[in-house]
Amino acid sequence: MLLEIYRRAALIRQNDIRVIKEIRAGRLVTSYYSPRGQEIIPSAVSVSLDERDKICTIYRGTHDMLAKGFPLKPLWGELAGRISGSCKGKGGTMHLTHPESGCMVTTGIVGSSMPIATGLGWAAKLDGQGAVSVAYFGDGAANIGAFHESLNMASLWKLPVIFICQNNRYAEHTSFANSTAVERLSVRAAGYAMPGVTIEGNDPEEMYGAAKVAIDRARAGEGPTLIEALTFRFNGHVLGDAAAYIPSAELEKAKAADPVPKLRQRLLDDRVSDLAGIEEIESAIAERIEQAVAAAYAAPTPGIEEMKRDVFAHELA
Ligand SMILES: Cc1ncc(C[n+]2csc(CCOP(=O)(O)OP(=O)(O)O)c2C)c(N)n1
Ligand SMILES: [Mg+2]
Repeated sequence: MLLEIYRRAALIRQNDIRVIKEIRAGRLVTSYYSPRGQEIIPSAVSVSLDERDKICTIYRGTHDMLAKGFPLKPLWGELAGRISGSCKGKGGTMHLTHPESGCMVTTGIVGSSMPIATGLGWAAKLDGQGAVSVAYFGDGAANIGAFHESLNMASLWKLPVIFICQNNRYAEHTSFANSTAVERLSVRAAGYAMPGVTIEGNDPEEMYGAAKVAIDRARAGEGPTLIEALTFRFNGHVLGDAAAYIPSAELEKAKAADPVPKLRQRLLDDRVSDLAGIEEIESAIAERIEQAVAAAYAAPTPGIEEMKRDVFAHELA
């Protein structure tokens, strides 16, 4: 299980580093919200999800998408605005979607992953096949009306939804303490008669355990759960944000506890894998990323005609 979590986390980390490298080199032109520091959360959740299950997330959610199985080539096609993207290059980071892998949407509207996942939970319940949906969102989004509306409806109708708040301590430039009346977001679950837990999201076992309980509960028809997963974002809000509002001691402390190398070391210490095994996983990932980047740059942009398709209900003349 830990090795499976590492496979996903290492992919997310390497992919993030590559995206940033491409942007800084001027080859990739996109706004980018780095999930570095938050890799463990979706990696530890996704090992308990299968192809029936669906996720919705936010603009920062490349990690959530990769952990669920969003393939690299359509992802890079989308990031680069090419026809090979999953939305033919018309969505970008704010609208990543690949329904075949259950990756329904990243959204730029803060709080909107929750009502969408609630609707998907309702559809799953009507289908009766035991599928679940996951809504990933940030600490800032927990103060949006849609959070309360979604939790209420999901609980009332006992929908198979897992609400996972990735509390990275900041919403844009505003700290959690300056924006939120409660110390633990999980206490809000009580207001909607569902279980709520706060856990260390960067601890793979804690995250795996909490997600497994919630997913099993949802599959069994017992309704939704709220999980507040504590974490930290390493690269500020949007790439280019100098993050001067984060006290340097706070950032340094979080970076010193970087969860991906920590898990890597743990796998070695516990002899879950030897170094050669880990390096093989990492070089296979590097190779896959390399191929996806090359394929994206080799693909054409959508072109004017394609840009109008699928955008308007009635195509423009
Ligand atoms: C409805 C809405 N309000 C405000 C914004 C502007 N905005 C973009 S990101 C953001 C912060 C959200 O923070 P959080 O939910 O903690 O997610 P994080 O970026 O930390 O992962 C805000 C306020 C928006 N995009 N949508
Ligand atoms: Mg946040």
